Amino acid sequence: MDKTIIISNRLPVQLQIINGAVTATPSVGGLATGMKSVHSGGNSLWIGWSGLTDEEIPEELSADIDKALKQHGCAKVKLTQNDVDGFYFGFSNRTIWPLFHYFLEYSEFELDFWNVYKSVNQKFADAIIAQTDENDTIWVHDYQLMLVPQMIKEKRPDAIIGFFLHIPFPSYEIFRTLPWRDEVLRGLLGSDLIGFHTYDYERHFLSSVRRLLELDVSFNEIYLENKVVKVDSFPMGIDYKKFSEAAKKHSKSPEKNHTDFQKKLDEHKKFAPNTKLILSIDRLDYSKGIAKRLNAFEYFLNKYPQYKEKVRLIILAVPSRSNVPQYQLLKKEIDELVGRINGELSTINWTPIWYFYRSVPFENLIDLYTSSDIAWLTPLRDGMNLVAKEYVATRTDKTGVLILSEMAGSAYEMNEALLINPNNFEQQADTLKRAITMPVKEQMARNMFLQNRLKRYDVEIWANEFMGALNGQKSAPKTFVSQKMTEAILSDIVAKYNKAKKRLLFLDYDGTLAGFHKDPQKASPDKELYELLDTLHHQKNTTLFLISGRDKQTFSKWFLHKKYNMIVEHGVWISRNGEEFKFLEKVKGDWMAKIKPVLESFVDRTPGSFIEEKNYSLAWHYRNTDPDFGTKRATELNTVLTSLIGNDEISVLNGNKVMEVKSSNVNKGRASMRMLGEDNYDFVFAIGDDWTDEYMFEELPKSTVTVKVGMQKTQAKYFVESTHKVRELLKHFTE
Ligand code: GDG
Repeated sequence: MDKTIIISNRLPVQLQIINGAVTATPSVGGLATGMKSVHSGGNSLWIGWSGLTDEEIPEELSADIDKALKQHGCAKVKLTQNDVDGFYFGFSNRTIWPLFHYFLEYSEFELDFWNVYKSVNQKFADAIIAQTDENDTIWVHDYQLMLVPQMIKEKRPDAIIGFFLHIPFPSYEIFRTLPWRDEVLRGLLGSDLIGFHTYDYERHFLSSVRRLLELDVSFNEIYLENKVVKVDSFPMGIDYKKFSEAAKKHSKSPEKNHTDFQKKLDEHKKFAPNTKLILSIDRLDYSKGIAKRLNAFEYFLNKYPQYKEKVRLIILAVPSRSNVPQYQLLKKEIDELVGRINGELSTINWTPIWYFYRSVPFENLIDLYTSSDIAWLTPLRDGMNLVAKEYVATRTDKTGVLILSEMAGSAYEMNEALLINPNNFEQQADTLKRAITMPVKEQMARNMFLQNRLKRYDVEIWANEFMGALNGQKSAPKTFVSQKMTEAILSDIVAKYNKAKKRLLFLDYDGTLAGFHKDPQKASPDKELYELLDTLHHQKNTTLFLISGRDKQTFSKWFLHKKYNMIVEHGVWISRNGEEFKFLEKVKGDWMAKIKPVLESFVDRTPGSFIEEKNYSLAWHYRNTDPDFGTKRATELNTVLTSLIGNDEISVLNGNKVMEVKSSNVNKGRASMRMLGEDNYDFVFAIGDDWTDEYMFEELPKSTVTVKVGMQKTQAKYFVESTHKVRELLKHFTE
């Protein structure tokens, strides 16, 4: 039976070796909870690092560790200390983490880190390959494992692989500074589905894919040679029930049962009943904006001195990545800032900031959430920020105010919070004042909306939606109008071909027989192609037509001496058996002088685009422009041309990165139909990659074997993935 495999850097269990005995206790993080529905029963496996390096695992305990992990449905990836240093503390946290959070100046581009990252990703991939079967579904998590999808796909082409990035994906302008940017993108594109927290991260990723890899992207689908990768946003939720129920239990528990921590908070409330508690909880990370928050707090107290002794900021900073130098510096900076602000502003009765540098047990987290009047979260960048959601979930009486940075992914879904720009101290000071004075009714109204949403879209739904979309990818090819050209289909077609008495073949050129080139004149035929076409052309009972939008001069130069039959400019000209080109269709060209200046103005304003002037048509090429900008300009040009043309004689054709203006009575469908009418053909074949070829696919009779190159939607019956496959297919006709 097909399994589900989850893979993340760390396993959702805590391993301990005490006096030679191994214990594994499940950890209760958000991800582990969300995965409950996916990672349950005997049909799933979670693969990751155990948290102990090879050096820390005594040889004789290795089997015990495997056994303990197996009980929790887990299996370990073995990592040495050197692996962890280079892969986790190195590339993951000194290159990718700062870069993806827009801290370009902190990103270290070290070849050694990258090499270890690659080899450790391979270790993860190997562990998965060793433990999976052909059709398993695999979900890879986060920035530490971005190369894993491709590494698995190489060995397990039929596995369905999903990838979810928990941190932001930065804009192309930032991402492109990474020396190994193409490799990272290719690694991710081994997936069938890639998920992000927000639509912004999704569009940044798609933009990098288009610009750096020059792949075709349509809406949220990326067209690769042999598959379509789907990209979507799935904002991660929390285990709402766990937090709200813990808070309910907390509110009902008598004071004597309170934790020691809560007792201290109770004491404080009794002593200063009118003092508002403002809470912030983060890992001690520069992306969380803790230092700026402290400065903003000082600014607030100076701007509104009436709140001195009336508010207290509780900062819980959880130790994190303390091996990384940047984090050590940050710790020092925050220690000093807290010291200075408290030193300057404290009174006998009041310390403005309570600072805890530690991780606290879950009960104390609930103590803090439920006792604080305001949660103030000011990350400079944050993939999502679950603390914001957890705070709201614990407000069982619906009071409390959430102040949240616009730079957190969660801000997109939490519009009823007070959203701030963490760099704007003026705004933060005013927002703090607004939060302190916000009427309870307003607090409740805002939290009601927030809670309803969080309750509905919890972490389990998040995981299920992702898995649903991933499983949807299993059947994705069926959603194509056309069918993949399999060996079986091909041998059936070849049999018909061999049996046929009169065959007619229409072969498009660019993107079909030959690949695209930045300069169209350089996409000339190679020796192999000439040989293939020669054989087909000289076959008995076979009429072969090259059918193209190209101009007749170029095709004369390339093919006239070969005496192939040719139809060019979409059907304006025809040449047979080496004769000069003649009109196939009577067309007018008087409109061209009017349209050309319009196209020229677009060339001037769109760097990289150019005009191709044919005898009876004008083509504006934008393959070499910035992909987003080029597409935008193409839409604009389409509108301009449509309004200008205003009659039925001329039409605009949207091709593959080209817009062509030409007479309406000319298209490949009409031209191919005329050729078909000339004789009694019992095998007709048409192949092409472009929108202009769709005319053939549409108009030729149903019995025609129509083939699209590429996986975009089409009227053709079958598709093949690449020009390479086209040649392979045609070779079968010659054998
Ligand atoms: C990454 C992305 C994204 C914190 N302190 C304690 C404690 N916590 C728990 C919180 C919360 C979690 O840790 C922190 O999650 P965040 O989402 O706020 O931040 P990151 O750790 O940076 O997580 C982030 C997330 O991945 C998920 O995709 O949202 O943007 O950076 O659940 O409750 N828990 C306990 N004691 C603590 O002291 N028990």
